[in-house]
Amino acid sequence: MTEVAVRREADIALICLNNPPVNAASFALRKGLSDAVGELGADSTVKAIALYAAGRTFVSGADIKEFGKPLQYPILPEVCSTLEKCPKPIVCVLHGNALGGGLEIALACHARVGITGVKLGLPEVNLGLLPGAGGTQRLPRLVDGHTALTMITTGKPVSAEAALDAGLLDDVREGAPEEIALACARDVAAGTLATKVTAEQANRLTQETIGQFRTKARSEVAERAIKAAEAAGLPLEEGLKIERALFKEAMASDVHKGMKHAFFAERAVAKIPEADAQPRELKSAGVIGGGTMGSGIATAMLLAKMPVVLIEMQEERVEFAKQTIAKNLDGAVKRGKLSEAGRDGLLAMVTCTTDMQALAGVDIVVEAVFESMAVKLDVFGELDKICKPGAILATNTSYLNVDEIAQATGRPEDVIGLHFFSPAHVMRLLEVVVGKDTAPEIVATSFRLAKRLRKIAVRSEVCDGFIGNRILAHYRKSANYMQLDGAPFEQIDSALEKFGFAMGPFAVGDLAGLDIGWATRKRQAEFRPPEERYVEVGDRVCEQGWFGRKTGMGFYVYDGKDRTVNPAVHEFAENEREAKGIAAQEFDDQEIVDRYMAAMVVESARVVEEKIALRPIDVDAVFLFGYGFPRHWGGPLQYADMTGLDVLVERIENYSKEDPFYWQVPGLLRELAETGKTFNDLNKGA
Ligand code: 3H9
Repeated sequence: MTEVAVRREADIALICLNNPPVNAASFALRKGLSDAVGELGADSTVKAIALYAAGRTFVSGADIKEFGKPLQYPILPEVCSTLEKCPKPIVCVLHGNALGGGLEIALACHARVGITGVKLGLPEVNLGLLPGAGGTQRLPRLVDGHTALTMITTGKPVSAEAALDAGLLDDVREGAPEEIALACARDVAAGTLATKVTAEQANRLTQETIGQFRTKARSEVAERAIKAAEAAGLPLEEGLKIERALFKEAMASDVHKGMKHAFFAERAVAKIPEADAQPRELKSAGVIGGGTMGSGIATAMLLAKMPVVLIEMQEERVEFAKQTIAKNLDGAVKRGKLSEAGRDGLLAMVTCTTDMQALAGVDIVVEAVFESMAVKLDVFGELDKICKPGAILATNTSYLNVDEIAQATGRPEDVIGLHFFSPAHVMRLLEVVVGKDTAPEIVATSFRLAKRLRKIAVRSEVCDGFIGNRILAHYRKSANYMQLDGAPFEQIDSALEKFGFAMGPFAVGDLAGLDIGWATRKRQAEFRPPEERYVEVGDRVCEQGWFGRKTGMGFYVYDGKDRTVNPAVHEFAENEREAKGIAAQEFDDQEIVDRYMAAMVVESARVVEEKIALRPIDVDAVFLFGYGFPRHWGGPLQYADMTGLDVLVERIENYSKEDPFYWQVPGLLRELAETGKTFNDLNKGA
């Protein structure tokens, strides 16, 4: 079997695992490993065994692609037992990542040696699971209870040094995995590297620690993981049975389905038609506009070690831009992501000026000026004259027509939309908006840039608002309609927060600044279809000069970190109901979530139908990584699949009786529902 190779050197045996790209513990790998250990364990000429992996990493976990399919034996818990019970000592050599099932394999071995830089973790909770191959039972027998439960419940990996301190690793060495494996096996054979059987070690997880973690646990996923770890107080075989039962329960949960989808969404969006185009090299960047967005983009570029020229139109704003960048980088220092010397080095790589000519030599320019077509056309006309041939000219517009902007230049093939989300140096999403003339290599370069910036790029065609803001503009109205029809806005926020959104829509509006939406509404007023309902409450709020957090008042009243409901908003709603002859209805929380989510699904389906997004999973990724969508629902279209498309069609048809203009079933949604298909079926074909 190619996934597992055995090499002998005198009385030493080396087992090499090889399942590119990340050595997931697939059926072939499990079978090969189990057979190899069985044979070597029975071989009287073998004195010690070393287990290691080829390629860039040790085993990164169970094979997630096998989840949900019929089990193929041996399953990972059995393989781990085989390793632990092997009569010959096995030392496991770890490099790259030893995650999930990968770490569980290591825990079952008799000694563990890390190669410098290795990360060790149990990230199962990020998939709505818990370690299911002995991780919850063996880890508390090797490290203290607090460390064990932190790893099990947060999914965060630890460094080689921390693992050595905690006793998870017996040694840390430097070198190539094969060479270290050979040396370690020799040390074990010579008795200079001690071995032990994890099952025979005492459990170090106390009831007190369990209690502390229980109080902190905020999700059913964490609670289940704690319950499994608690069983480490029992004999290993009994504990393993409890862990297995809880693992199966987690596997069957909707939370796992949603989170697994989110895991694949993060990776699927990189599969674009332009993937084979040759990207251009980007050594330096320019940013136009030194506001919060422009400074954030410049910070993101700097953090990726790219020198930046930042252009601010007004002399007096240059200093503000410099300070904002410095503040952003200070934040990175505080979060432990950057050293003070590193920050100073990065600050030396940015030039802030009003002189556009400074952009002459850069490889990419991102424009982040005021959202006005006239202003953008001027800027791009200028850039066309100044920038060197081959430079990428990108706009950070959040809804304007990229094709129109491209026409201001003599090189529309070099123009693209790069829509960052605020704060740009923190938010993971980057919408890559491809114009009709954009060259494939510009798209490929933008995706490569996103990776360098540690962002998730999603490809969008041109339309008003692109994928995210277009869908947002639609479903946001449903919250206003519910408010006018009688649901207090704070109930809408809290119902959606309970559903899993980081913040409800009214709280988000306050945070983003209500004046922005107000300006857009005023601009769009003359184009608003007469049949469309319009809710005026938000305008009343803005007319008072209440623009949200920045003015201390909006839908809520702010006092430091605390917020209370602004009672005037309820009055505005009541007045509007009275003027329009609307009788207030009661909404329960579920009804609020159902309507809000149905509205989101409607516009998401249209975006897929019109091919603005490549696949449904691209829409899901936009919401997961740019709009605080609850990861356990996997994105709006995964939510639709999990809810049932026929259920959604029926809901929308019911709502449509009240408002046939807003509530219409998109053709694609109806077609999928009628043919018994799902949005996820469309992901597979793409
Ligand atoms: C588990 O272990 C359960 C057990 O406790 C119990 C079992 C009974 N399986 O991320 P990348 C694919 S749960 C299958 O771009 P990187 C990935 O989809 C598991 N496939 O690379 C992508 O495919 P494609 C616990 C996997 O270098 C390709 O590999 N483990 C798996 O940026 C490259 O991935 C985890 O949750 C997998 N386990 O990052 C770890 N992992 O090219 C999950 C990756 O077709 N993995 N793929 O799009 C990771 O966190 C990252 O992949 C890793 C490498 C950090 C390892």
